[in-house]
Parts: sequence; structure tokens; C-alpha cells
Amino acid sequence: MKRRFFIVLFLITVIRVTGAEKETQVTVPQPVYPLPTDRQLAWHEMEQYAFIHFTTNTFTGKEWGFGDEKEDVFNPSKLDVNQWIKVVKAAGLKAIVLTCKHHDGFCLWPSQYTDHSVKNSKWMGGKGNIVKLVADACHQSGLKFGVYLSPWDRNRKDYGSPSYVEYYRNQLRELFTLYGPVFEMWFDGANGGDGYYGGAREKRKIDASKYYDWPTTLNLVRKMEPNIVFFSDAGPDVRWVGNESGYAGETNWGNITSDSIYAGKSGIESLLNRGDEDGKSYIPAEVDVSIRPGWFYHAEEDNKVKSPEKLFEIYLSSVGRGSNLILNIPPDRRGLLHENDVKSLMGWRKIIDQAFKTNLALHAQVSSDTHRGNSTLYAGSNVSDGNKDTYWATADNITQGELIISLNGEKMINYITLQEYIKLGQRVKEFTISVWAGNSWKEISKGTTIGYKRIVKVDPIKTDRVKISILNAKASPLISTIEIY
Ligand code: FUL
Repeated sequence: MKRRFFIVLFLITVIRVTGAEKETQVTVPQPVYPLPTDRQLAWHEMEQYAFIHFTTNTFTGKEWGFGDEKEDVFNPSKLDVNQWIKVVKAAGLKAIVLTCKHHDGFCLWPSQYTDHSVKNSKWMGGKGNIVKLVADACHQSGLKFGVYLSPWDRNRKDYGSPSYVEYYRNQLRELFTLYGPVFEMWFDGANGGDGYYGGAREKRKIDASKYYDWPTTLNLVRKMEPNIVFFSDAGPDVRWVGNESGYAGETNWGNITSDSIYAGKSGIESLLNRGDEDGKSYIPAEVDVSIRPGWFYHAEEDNKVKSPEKLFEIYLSSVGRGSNLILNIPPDRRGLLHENDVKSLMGWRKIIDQAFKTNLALHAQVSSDTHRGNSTLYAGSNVSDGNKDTYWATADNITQGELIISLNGEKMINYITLQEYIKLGQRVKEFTISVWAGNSWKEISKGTTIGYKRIVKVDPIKTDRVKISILNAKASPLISTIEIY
């Protein structure tokens, strides 16, 4: 009897010890390469910001200035950068990327390397500096500042020869030393060929992949601004999404192989739009789109400003598909964001605030059919704890799993937001969403990739339980957040 008692006690202890060991021995999931860098992760968190297109085009009515515009035409009558900041902030945008120089070559700051700038315009008697005004106002108000400096320059006489590349680099040195910090640098891939070119008025063709010698230029900027992200067709930090209409692919991988997408190559739009599951680098897409048909302000487009509803649709197909949205709002000839644009932006903000007001999943009870090492470290509850650094994970060999979120009673649901813990690589390839419909599960949506964020809009439905099923993944799925609205 006594012996038996000791054997039972011994067994209980062994089971307890192995249980506890299991808990502590459970390993962190292996990364699935390629991984995002810290600066890309910080960029993801920004989600949406403003693009500001402003140059002589605003006053000549063009979209692409030829390069022969007189400096005098640039003359905003009531420029107020603080109005821009106020609107941008109220719209929930986190930064401004400014066209410091567009293809026409006119510089919005008094560059020491050219006369083709604000210093020779009538505006403020040649003493004005738009870049400084915007950079300072952004930094003072907690917005980030980004630089667009068109590589193609239709004004410069030496465009196409090596001295122009030196000119371009000198301007970058100037901008980054005088107006930083800069969070993003936008390298436009456009190169239309013809231009003024110091009076030559001819067509010039360059081989974009060689002429600019990008590695040297990027190195130079990176030294001045180590945390900057570079946008271009090919990255290296952020890629173009392949269209200017406001949507990333329904399937959207951050991964892509960059040597297949160098700037200037045509026919790669759909690859840029969707990325590549097996891509060798992590280069997520940024969605650039204008609130108006054109990138620059034209009075005749005052009634063609995108509606709040259209902007919300764009939000769902950009931020809602794991990309960042850079929304262009061009100032008018007064130097103000036009009333119609402001009205649309405020309406858009209202829709977003309304749609994502109460997260029904926050701190909700979550159960899963499987989780890594049976450890609470990787339990389903991590997706509803409001902490993006904890996540639900399965064992290494398991690429499927279910999470059931119990709501506090029956609720009407419209949107479900899913996020992967992408620090260890993007993984999910296929998922479904179901709701409990009285006595069985009803599938209401299915999708492919999740990535940094996926917002799924569903037909409004009442339920007290939502099930997320991961059907396929590159490796064990890691889900950090589920929100339900
Ligand atoms: C394009 C440019 O040609 C447009 O003018 C605009 O700047 C847009 C953002 O990029 O490539």
C-alpha cells in the first residue's frame, strides 16, 4: 500500500515535471525568409500618408512640364503650409512626401546647383522655400517628411550625360543635410524621352538600369539617413504596386525577386501588384493614387475629386491588403488644398472611424484546435490581447489551424482584420472566415495572403462566434492580431 502510494506520487511528479519542461522548452518558430528589415517594419506601421504634387504645372495646367517653363509662373497667392498640415493630420495621414522637383526640373527650394527654382520666381520675391516650409511644419507637428526628386529632368542641358547624375546627387546631399530627417525617398521610374534640355528640345533615351548608377546614389543617401526607406519600381525597400488606380493584388506578397523588376522594365505590372510567394527579397508594395484624375491641381477637375466612399474602397484595397497608401492631394494655385478635396478627405476619415470604432474581438475568448507545444506563449488568446508582439503559432510541421473567437453575445459584424507576425516572414497562403449560424458554421469569406494586414469586408451578419481557418501556409502560421468590427 505504502509502495503503491509512492509509485503514484512519483508518476504524478514525472508528469508534472515533463509538462513544465514542455512549456519552457518550446522553441521559437524558425524564420521563413526573406524577412522584413526594422525600417520596413516601421514603414508598415505608418499605413497611410500624403503625396503632394506642386510645381509650375499647377500654374500652367500641365501634368508633365516640358522643362522650358519660366520660373515666374510659380506664384501661389495665399500659400499656407499649415493648412496642409491641419488637413493631412485630420485625415489620419502620417506623413507628407513632397515633389521637391518633378520631371520639369523646377526646384521648390533655392538649390545652389541651378537657377531653375523658387529663387527666380515672383513668389515671395524669390526668397521663399517650399521644401523648408513643409519639412519644418511636418517635423514640428509630428508628421514625417519624405522627398520626391525626379531622376528624369527635362530642364537640364546635361540630362543623359554623367555630369547630370552628379548634379542629381548634389541635390540629394543638399536636401538631406538641410531638410532632414526624411523617412522615405521616392524615385520615380518615369522617363518619357523628350524635353527642353537647356534649349536642345529633343528626345533623349537613357538606359535607366545603368545610367543613374543607383547603388552609388542609394549608398550616399543611406549614409546621411540610415533609417530611410527607398521607394522605386524595384525597391530596394518598397516597391511600386504596378498601377496608379489605388489597389494592391488580392494576393499580395511582400516577397519579390528584385533583379526581375529593375526600374524601367515594362510588362511587370502584375508581378509588382501581387509580389511573388517565392521572391528572394522582402520588398512590400506602396499604393500611389491621386484624389483627382491628375497628379497636379487643375481647376477643371474640381468636380472630379474622389468621393469619401471611393477613397474608402481604395483604403480597403491598399492598407486592407497589406500595402501602404500614399494619397496625392495637390495644392491649388492659391497654394491651398482645395475645399472639395478637404471635404472628401474629412468624409473619408469619418467612414474609417465609424467602420473601425469598436473592436469586438478585443480581449475576447479565443480557442484553437492546435497551438505550438501546448504553450500559453503561442495560444490563441494572443490574437485578441491587443498586443501585436504576441502571436498564435502551430508546431513546425503544422501549416493549418483554426481559431474560434467568441463574442460577447450576438453581434453584427462587417469587417475582420487579420495580421501575421511578419517579423518571422510572411506565411499564410489560404484562409477562410466562418460564423456560427445557430447550429453550424457558415463560411462567409475566403482569401489568400494576409501579410502585415488584411481587412476583409463581409456582408453584415449577426453571430456570436467567428472562426478563422488557416488552410495553407509556407510554414507554421503565426497570427498576431484578429480584430472584428
Ligand atoms: C509618375 C509620374 O510620371 C507622375 O507625374 C506622378 O509623379 C506619379 C506619382 O509618378 O511616374
